[in-house]
Amino acid sequence: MKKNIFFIFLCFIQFSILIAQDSKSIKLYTKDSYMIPMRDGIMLYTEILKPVGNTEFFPFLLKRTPYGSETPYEKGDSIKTENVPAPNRLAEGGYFFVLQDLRGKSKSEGVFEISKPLYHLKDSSKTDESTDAYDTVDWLVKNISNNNGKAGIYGVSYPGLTSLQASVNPHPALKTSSPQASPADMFLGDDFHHNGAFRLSYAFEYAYLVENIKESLSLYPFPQYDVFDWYLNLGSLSNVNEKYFKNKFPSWNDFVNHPNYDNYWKQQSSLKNIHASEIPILHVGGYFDPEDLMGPQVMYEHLEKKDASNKNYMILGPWNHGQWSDKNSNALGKIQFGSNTSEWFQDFEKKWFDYWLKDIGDGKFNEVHSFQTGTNQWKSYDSWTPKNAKIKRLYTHTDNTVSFNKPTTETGSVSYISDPLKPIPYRKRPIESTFTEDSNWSSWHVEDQRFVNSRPDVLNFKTETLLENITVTGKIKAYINASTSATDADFIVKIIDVYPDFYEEDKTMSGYQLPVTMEVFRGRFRKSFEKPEPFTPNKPEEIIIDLHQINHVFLKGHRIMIQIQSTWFPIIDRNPQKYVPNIFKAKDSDFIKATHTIYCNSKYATYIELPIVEE
Ligand code: PG9
Repeated sequence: MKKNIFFIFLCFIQFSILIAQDSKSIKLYTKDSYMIPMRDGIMLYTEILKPVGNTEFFPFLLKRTPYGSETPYEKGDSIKTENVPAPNRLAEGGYFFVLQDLRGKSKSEGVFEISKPLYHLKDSSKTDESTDAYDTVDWLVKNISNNNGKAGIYGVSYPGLTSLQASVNPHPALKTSSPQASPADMFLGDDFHHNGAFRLSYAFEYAYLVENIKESLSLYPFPQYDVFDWYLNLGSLSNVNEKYFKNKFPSWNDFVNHPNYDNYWKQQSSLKNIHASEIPILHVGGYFDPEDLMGPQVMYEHLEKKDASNKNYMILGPWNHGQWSDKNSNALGKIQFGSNTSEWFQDFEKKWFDYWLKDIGDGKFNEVHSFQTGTNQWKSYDSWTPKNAKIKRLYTHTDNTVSFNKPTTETGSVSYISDPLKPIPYRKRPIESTFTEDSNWSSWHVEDQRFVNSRPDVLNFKTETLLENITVTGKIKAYINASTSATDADFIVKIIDVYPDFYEEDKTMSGYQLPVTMEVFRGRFRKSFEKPEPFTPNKPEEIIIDLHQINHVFLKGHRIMIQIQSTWFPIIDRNPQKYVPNIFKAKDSDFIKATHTIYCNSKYATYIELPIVEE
């Protein structure tokens, strides 16, 4: 009995300590900087922001970035917690925030390589972002006083990629990683290509920004107000090196020299090189991320195949690229979320790191949390995509409708002429250059599609007005049966939520065409990404397009629309439509008009597979 009372007393004391730790709020930080040696002698510039005046032992939270880690403070400055460049809730709780420049960037030594492969996996004498993270953690736990021996790593986009890579053969002190908007494969999706289609304006501008170290953004060679005409007048992509890059941008040269899914792309693909979660991983992604929408979703799905010890978790929200780190994320563009979604995320993020790095909390995390758009609520799932989702096919018909009924006649198709000299803008003009402050880049994924729906080279297929809600949760796929009068073609498919003609809740949203998800596919890769093939003119062939994962309720009174088109410029380069071995080397005369046909009949059907959940 005495023993029991003593045990209860001990538990109470421990519980009180945890509560006290959690409620204690750190008010000030101070900065230190170090050059940390890597195993090959290269030194990496690292700043550490340390909680001031505490005798406690804190864990490390690392962010490894190519974009400059130097904060605007002097060594020894007192920095208010709210000014620490880290999630505020975490800063209040107390962490050593470690910011590090990648090799070859800013104040670090060495040579930078975009999307550097995990070289050490094949040759243990080589370094990469995994070994550099290892060496950094090793140095930190041995050299920084008052550390509790634990480290985590996190970051959005490139720092997300370095977080994912750090989780491979991790240092024993690295207890968790949260790759947020991390790319997974640069040829199949994410930044530089989608299904083999080259992301021209993004890739051009990113290469310019990241590899043109001495020049600044203001020296972009084109007008910043509307770049649509600039890219059109550029003509064939061979002009990029001839007129502007002069072979000085390594990543551009790699794009040109690797037009297919070859070893260059595979060796840097996380899908090909990372196969299990060695430490707990929290993937974070946005449905409307214009840069790395695919990465978090496919990486979670991929690692889930070998996750017997349950280390793989995911959060998907209605966000653009990294919007969950903002103070307030109530909306994106004109789309309202009904609550501050980043506040929800940052609370979760604190629980995640506090548990793995400070032993606070019960560690009971749901497998997946995903925000349901349409009804605007957070939902949690034990398995993803939910087991109760039933796949249903939504078929296109020649009268521009879609329905769950398969076409019954053996003939029937719809055609349009696609002209690479008159491409369809991917977002409303003016199209500002991607990374300028006034750019609408960050919200184009939710732009009203009425700016293109009346073009003759855009097909629209709509349902009747919905009589009840349709909940779509999980992965969507499009099956397009198409032919072309030429020998190559791109196909862009959008799934659109069409708001009622008169929308009482907000008149300005009447008739809004919200693209819930959309994707492009470069037709030459329909059979293989490694070995492209021309089309035989006018022969129907099936193209399967992964339209990613969503959690959306098409509300009663709305309609579902499927839009199909063949140019999306200048985010996607123009397919010449005459098959050439390497589009980067196409001549201006290779760019030809072509008639594309979408088949909507019982033999060759065009349809979307939707995972539908009864709610
Ligand atoms: N989306 C950017 C990127 C990530 C990884 C590789 C290349 C580019 C970024 O925002 O960092």
